[in-house]
Amino acid sequence: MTNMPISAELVAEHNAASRDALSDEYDSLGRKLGRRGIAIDAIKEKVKSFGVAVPSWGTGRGGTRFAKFPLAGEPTNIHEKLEDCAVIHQLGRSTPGVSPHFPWDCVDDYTALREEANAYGLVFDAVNSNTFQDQPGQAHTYATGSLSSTVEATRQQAIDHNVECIEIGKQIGSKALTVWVGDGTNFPGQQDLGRSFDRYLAAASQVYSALPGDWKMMLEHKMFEPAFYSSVISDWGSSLMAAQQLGDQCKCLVDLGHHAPNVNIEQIVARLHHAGKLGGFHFNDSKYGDDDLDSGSINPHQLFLVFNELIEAELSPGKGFDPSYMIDQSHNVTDPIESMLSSAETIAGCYARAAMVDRDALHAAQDGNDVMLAFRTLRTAYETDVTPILAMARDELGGAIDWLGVYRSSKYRDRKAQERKAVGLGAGIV
Ligand code: LRH
Ligand code: MN
Repeated sequence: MTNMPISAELVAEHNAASRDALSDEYDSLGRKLGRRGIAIDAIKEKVKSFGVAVPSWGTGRGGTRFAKFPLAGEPTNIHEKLEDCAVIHQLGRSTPGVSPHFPWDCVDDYTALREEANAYGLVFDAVNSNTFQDQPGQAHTYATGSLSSTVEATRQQAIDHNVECIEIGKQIGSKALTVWVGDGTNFPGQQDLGRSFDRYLAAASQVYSALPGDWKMMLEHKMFEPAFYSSVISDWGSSLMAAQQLGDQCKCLVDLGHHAPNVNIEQIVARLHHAGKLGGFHFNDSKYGDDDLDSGSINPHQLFLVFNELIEAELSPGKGFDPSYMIDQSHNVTDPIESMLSSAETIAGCYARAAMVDRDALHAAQDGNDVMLAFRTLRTAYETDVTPILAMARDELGGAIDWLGVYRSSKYRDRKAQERKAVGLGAGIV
């Protein structure tokens, strides 16, 4: 392992100061859970084997169409992004995977990039293609669509780019391609809603046929933005129809922010699992649109209910259950490292609480239509403070009990502000 970005002595020093209080809280919670027939160590072990990938593009400051306010010391290339991802995994111990985005993360030597990540104890998760922006010198614009474009040469360009992402993915050890297209319309009549879907399916099937046998292709639906009247893959229904038509290796990815407010996302999870098409997640939170806010920061109960469905799916895998867990957030006002440490903890916390639901009691109450008992059985788990379990898991995995305290004492961001070149003012998500 390369020297990790934060000194191990600093982590050890902080943990030594926090460990007694943690043991006391852990033992007290253990007794409380014991009275509920739950073995706290069993939940801790589940948490220790739980992981969520971080988005390379989330390590930098994000922005909106109005503005982006750079952070001194934010990363300017994939090498610096990997270093920041190493900090998140060193302190939090639950984010071993990094999901890259191309061409934003392009380099000349992908084998070296893979070794660089592995040296930090990181691996590359799903690769993301990008046919929602035009690149300098690009032959055909994506202004009116990519995989669903009416222009055959543009569709072929988008297909070639996705196939190139698969080739890069093979070199860096990835096993999945995520395809989100911004294709859609802003005016009724602008495109035929049926034929644009047909063009998308025909083009996507050419990407599908380039998949290695042990890979999955995940289709990411999104209701709106950048298109504001119709989006070709606007909802789980369109995504499911496409995934079923493309083939067994094609699954659906659920980005929590890609739904209308108040949509029952946990039920979408249950339906996609039922169809054997639950491919993965982009965790974040939102109050209005695709706000890409920190996971569980606005509606932690929804995130818990999503994990409640995931635990049910884990218990009855049916047509298969192997979802990819990834974060996809835009950090416009925080230090991205702190936001992703906080989000990874929140996500693991929802998993831990869903894992301690008394499933037998819940199912009996559901079958007996004992509404209040069923609700309270879920709520009891949701209202359990699992922070001692999460901290104990971090400590036992060599991470930081108090990750925020350690990160801030490390002065890591100040150091990077000295080392890294400044990022200019701008707008847009990255
Ligand atoms: C689209 C999206 C997609 C990424 C992009 C950065 O809104 O969620 O997953 O490619 O954000
Ligand atoms: Mn996403």
